[in-house]
Amino acid sequence: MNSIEYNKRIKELFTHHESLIQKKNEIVEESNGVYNRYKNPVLTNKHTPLIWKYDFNQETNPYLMERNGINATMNSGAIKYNGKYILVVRVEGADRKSFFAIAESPNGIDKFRFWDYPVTMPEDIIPATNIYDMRLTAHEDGWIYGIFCAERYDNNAPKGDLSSATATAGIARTKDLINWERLPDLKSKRQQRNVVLHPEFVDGKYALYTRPQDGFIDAGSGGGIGWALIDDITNAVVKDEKIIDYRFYHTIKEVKNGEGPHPIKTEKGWLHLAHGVRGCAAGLRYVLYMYMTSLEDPTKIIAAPSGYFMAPEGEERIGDVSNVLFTNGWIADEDGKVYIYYASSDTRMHVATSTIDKLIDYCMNTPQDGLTTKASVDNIKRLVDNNLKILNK
Ligand code: BGC
Ligand code: BMA
Repeated sequence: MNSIEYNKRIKELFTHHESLIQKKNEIVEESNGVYNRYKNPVLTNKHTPLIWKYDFNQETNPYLMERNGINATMNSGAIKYNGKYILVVRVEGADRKSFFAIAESPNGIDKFRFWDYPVTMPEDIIPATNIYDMRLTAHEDGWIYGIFCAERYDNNAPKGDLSSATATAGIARTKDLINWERLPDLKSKRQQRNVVLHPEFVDGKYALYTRPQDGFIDAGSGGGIGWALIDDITNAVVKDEKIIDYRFYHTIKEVKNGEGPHPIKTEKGWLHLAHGVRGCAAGLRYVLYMYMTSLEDPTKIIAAPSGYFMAPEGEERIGDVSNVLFTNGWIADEDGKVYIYYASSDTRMHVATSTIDKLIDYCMNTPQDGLTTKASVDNIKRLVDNNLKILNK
């Protein structure tokens, strides 16, 4: 390739990339009344900056090849910052390492553009092999916290076992999303993933949603989503942990569940978004569900709509880890609009929109899970009775 041809190809790459970023997203009007999906994913591996992947020096990269492959953009924390919709994206390289990178959009539904550099996350005393799934909390103490999973090889694994790992909650904080101060990882008797910081002090303490687990994968006797008060966030220790949202047999959260982003405060209570997992012949199925807790006592559940809130549909079903929806980010605007950021099948990021009022209505008026077929049929019969009266009037 001569240098004219080389530069032409570079230009084409940028033109193509820019048109992907500028692509307008459209709402999918067809809806269950609770939320609307959008036609395009908001981020895919193709959205990541070309300067991460290519070496644009013809001398060192004569074939204009990608030097760093990017595999996926998924499980993103979200926050509104300086009027911009910000995602702290879990980017996964072709080498299976995840890292954080920031993408911002002017409107929350399209034009998400990555910042030039990925996040530089300082290490804890024992460096982690992989970090992922950050939850962002602008805490009332004035810091923006990011809590994420730090995964390390399990040194107690039997010889030859290269898969056993440990999951710990990594904690960092920032004021500008650029400079991150790493605090010591959460100390807990059990392994932890899906740990989330509540935005307010409770009894003068920091409060964490936890997800105790017996092993790296197995939530086991962990019970569900927990709650722990923390004396000192700069040396966070789980002393007492109580389960606030239990798992149940034959529900969408039979095997595992975990808090999504931190809950949104509303007049009626705290609105929660979480993921629930069940096992099936195809593997684990991850769906999103909601619940509400009381303003007076954030450990008390006041609404628990049955079943899933969102489950994978269409292309969302397929990816590196198929049949998975996962969320760790949402943004509530002043006007009550809510942007729900979710990843499908560990591959790409999407947005769905709703409002605080609709989500409260959904939580308060969707029947609870009666845990049996009979209870579910009774619910439908009640609705049919009422509907037939209205429709036959
Ligand atoms: C993966 C996560 C996954 C976890 C448990 C990790 O190695 O990176 O995506 O949630 O294992 O399966
Ligand atoms: C995990 C989560 C996510 C992931 C999911 C499916 O347990 O923490 O990182 O999306 O499994 O692989």
